[in-house]
Amino acid sequence: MGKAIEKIYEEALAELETASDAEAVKVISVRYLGRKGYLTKFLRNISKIPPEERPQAGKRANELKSILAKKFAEASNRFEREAAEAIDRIDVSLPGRIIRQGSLHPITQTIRQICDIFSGLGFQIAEGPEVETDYYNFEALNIPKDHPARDMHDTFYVSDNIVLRTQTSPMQIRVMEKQAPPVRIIAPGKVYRRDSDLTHTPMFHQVEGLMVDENISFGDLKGILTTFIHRIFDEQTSVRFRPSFFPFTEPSAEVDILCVMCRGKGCRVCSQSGWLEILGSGMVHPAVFENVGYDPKRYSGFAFGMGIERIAMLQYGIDDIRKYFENDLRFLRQF
Ligand code: 2NL
Repeated sequence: MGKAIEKIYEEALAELETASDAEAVKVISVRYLGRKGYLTKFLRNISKIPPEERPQAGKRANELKSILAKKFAEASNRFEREAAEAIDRIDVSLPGRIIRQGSLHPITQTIRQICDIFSGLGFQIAEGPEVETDYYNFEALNIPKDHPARDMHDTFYVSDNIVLRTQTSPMQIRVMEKQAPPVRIIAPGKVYRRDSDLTHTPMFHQVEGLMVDENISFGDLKGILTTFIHRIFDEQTSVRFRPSFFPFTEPSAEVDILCVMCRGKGCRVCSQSGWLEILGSGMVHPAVFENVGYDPKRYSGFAFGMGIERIAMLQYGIDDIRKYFENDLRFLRQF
């Protein structure tokens, strides 16, 4: 019987050797010294030992019990102290915390590219209010109250006389009111139209441009816009000028590029036509010059407007305009 208690003790020490934290020590401690522990059971069954051996065995069992209790407590304390110290220690081998870097929105990137190209051609950048009067947004641009072009614009009205600008032309009117020719400006910014589908969002971005001086011709328009297209897409891009109509320009032309997807063969993106419309343009209408106090007999000029989202969609091959405004990081991180 004396042998049994020594064996329990040896096993307890062996198990304690395997413990690697305070939690494990506690489990071992319970297994030996707990209410149903081996040592506890031994003491409880001491009556089964022959009476002459009993005092000796009892004494030894209690002795080993207190030795074990002390060893368990020591081990447990040591593990806890080590764990506390580990928290204070700096592990220089750990990887650093990732600090994610933000980036410019793809639309901002495209606006900046466009501004850079026109800056290089001598244009100044003009920015202004998104909430405009009916006069600057329509009237000054030769679009009177009953003009059908007003329906085309699907305007958001703030009040009878105040609108969210449907184009950035109001800014160009403001510049011409203040400044005599020569004028070479581009007006980038947000515009608003009541429209929403695969290719339209209620808010989108536009860059308009204006060049006014003596002797500005349609040839200047063609030259500047062709140069712009070659720089924003590539030097090889074919460009086509197609007659069109705007109330604020005469003559007017829409500018197409050979479809960047199919190279003119005809595909879904270009509706089988082989061409993509990317901007509207024309020679500034004399009525617009009169509205800002320029003499249409002395000055001439051209103007143009383009939707940025559309340009960016073609640059990056994006098929749904709404992706720009969902703020899905998986989409935005690609730029
Ligand atoms: C388009 C067409 C265009 C203009 C905008 C303009 C501005 C002034 C005078 C005359 Cl101040 N014209 N702007 C001219 C032609 C076309 O935009 O498709 N925009 C997305």
